[in-house]
Amino acid sequence: VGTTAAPAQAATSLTINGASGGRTFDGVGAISGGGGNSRLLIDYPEPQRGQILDYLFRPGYGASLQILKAEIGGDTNSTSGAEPSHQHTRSDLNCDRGYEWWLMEQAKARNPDIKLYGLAWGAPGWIGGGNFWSADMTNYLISWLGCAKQHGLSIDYLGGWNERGYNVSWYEQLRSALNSNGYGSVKIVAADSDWSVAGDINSNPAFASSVSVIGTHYPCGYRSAQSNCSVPSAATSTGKTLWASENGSDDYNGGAPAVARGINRGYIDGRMTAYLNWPVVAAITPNLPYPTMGLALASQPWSGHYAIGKNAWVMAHTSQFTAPGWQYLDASSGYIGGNRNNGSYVSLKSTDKSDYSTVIETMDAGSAQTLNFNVTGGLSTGTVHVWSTDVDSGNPADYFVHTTDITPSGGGFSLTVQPHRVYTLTTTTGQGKGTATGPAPGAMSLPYSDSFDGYATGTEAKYLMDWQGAFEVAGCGGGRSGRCVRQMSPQKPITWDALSDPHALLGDVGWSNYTVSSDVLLEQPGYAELIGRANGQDYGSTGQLNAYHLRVSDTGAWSILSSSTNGTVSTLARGTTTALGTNRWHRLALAFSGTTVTAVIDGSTVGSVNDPTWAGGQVGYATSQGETAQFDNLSLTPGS
Ligand code: 147
Repeated sequence: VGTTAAPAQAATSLTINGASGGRTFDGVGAISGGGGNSRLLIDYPEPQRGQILDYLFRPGYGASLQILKAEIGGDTNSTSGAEPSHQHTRSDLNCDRGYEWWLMEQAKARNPDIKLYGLAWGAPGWIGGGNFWSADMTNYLISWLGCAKQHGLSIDYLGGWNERGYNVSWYEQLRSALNSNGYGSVKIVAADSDWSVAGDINSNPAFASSVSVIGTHYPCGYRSAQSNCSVPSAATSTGKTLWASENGSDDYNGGAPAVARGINRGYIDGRMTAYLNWPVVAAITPNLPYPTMGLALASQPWSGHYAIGKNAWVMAHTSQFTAPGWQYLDASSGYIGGNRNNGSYVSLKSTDKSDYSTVIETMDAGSAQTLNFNVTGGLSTGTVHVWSTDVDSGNPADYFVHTTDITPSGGGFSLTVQPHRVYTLTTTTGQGKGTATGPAPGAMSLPYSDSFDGYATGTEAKYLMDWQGAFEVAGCGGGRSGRCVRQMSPQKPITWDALSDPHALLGDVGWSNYTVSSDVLLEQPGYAELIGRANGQDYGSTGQLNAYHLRVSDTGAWSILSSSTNGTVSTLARGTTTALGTNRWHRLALAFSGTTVTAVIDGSTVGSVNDPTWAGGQVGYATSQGETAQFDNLSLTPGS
């Protein structure tokens, strides 16, 4: 980076004109949900947990997110896990479940100006008799907003059903329900799918007045393909605010070029005024779908290890230099020399109208370029601070670097930009790059046990990651005192993707030879399972995982099963023991030693099989659909 042009380089003149028109900037941010991806963050030890939160939310420290979109849990899988509902049943209400309230509170505590946005992926099955587009669903969202209020959180934006289209009259009813329940200032985003909603907004004034923002997913192309962000004219002609309400799905480092292109080009090509990365953080174990997607990796609460991704620093190039409410300068935004391959630049001015920031990306450039800037239109002609990120570099010291300060002369200055970089030029100050670092990665050690007695009811047991259903701490049944883990979803959910039996996983995918045991109580006729050597997990088609299961039924029927992500479930051994009944506690154990899998019920070995299929993995709990079984005294001992 230099402030003078090398003679051989083509020079391009750019004007940063404060008198230019342009849309209002709404912010860049990320999505916690859709789903389960933030799960392990809350289980991190301090100080690492606070450090990761600082890197995500603290202004002038890291990604400094301006918008946080959170899932409204539905007790059903929503990609990388299931998030709990505030109403497992019609008569139930608990506003303290899960981790999204906590995450929103942590975000607001660091940045009171962060905007919050709620969206459902699925819903509990009692809603609308299984029909999402129902009055029950509207009421469910109103009660979720009430929970937010209890948490002191004011929600700015609310969506409908993630990527499952829209229902015009339902959105109109949602608008009137919001207005009549004191949420008139909550803006509705439609439809978190594609641009097709624009046609109905253009033709239906009542629908148009219900919707504030058209939010579309992956409008620049899916994942790293993101490059052209043009928007159909039907969407532009609505006159509505347009957002890329979900983008990303890329590795926390590898996604950086797509994030850099998408933030700038979303505005240049499509006049989109927000960019939301999916997801915010990769806080899941590596066997689950999309294990490294997000702005940071935080997959090992037991070791405290975490890593902040290049994606976070690329996002910081916009977030740390702007605020929601700033104004884009259309005449000062575009492609360098009019050529997409040279890279792009986007300029915004502050609400007091004198500060400006220009974000430049040269993702597709082949050589250095000299840019000659001329500042006009009432903008500050003071010192220009230059920050840069080299997206080709694997060295974090090359990300978000304050490289130089330039003193313009007569409103003019020059900057040479290298290929594959993001730059921000700004008259603002206050930016910063956090310095905290976490420990090295490490395995989760055995033995491990949990009596579940140390948690508040309604919370999730440490490291236990819901995949389907909702496994939550509750008072124990069957005459037992203390707390247990209970599967709380008593019916088939309104799914977002593949339905599976309720199950939850825990631990290190590297575990191989061990014994897992647990107490189990069935509340209704049905079955419960202890899972072991769980590894790969499908989400799109079968919902199955690679694992062994010991399944026991109230009748006394038991089986050792081997399931696979391809959807097959084979029975390796089966039999019948004394009826387990309901509301009675029993102890199950599954032992793995080499290729031998042994099942124990109430102290008696019921079966032992030799099977080479699954070499290692996590433990877990499962139930039949709708079975609200309880689990207690989880114990894992190492074997050989
Ligand atoms: C999105 C979902 O909204 C997220 O919850 C998560 O599942 C994410 C994973 O990539 O995907 O849904 C999409 C899935 C596929 C495409 C776009 C969005 N696609 O192929 O363009």
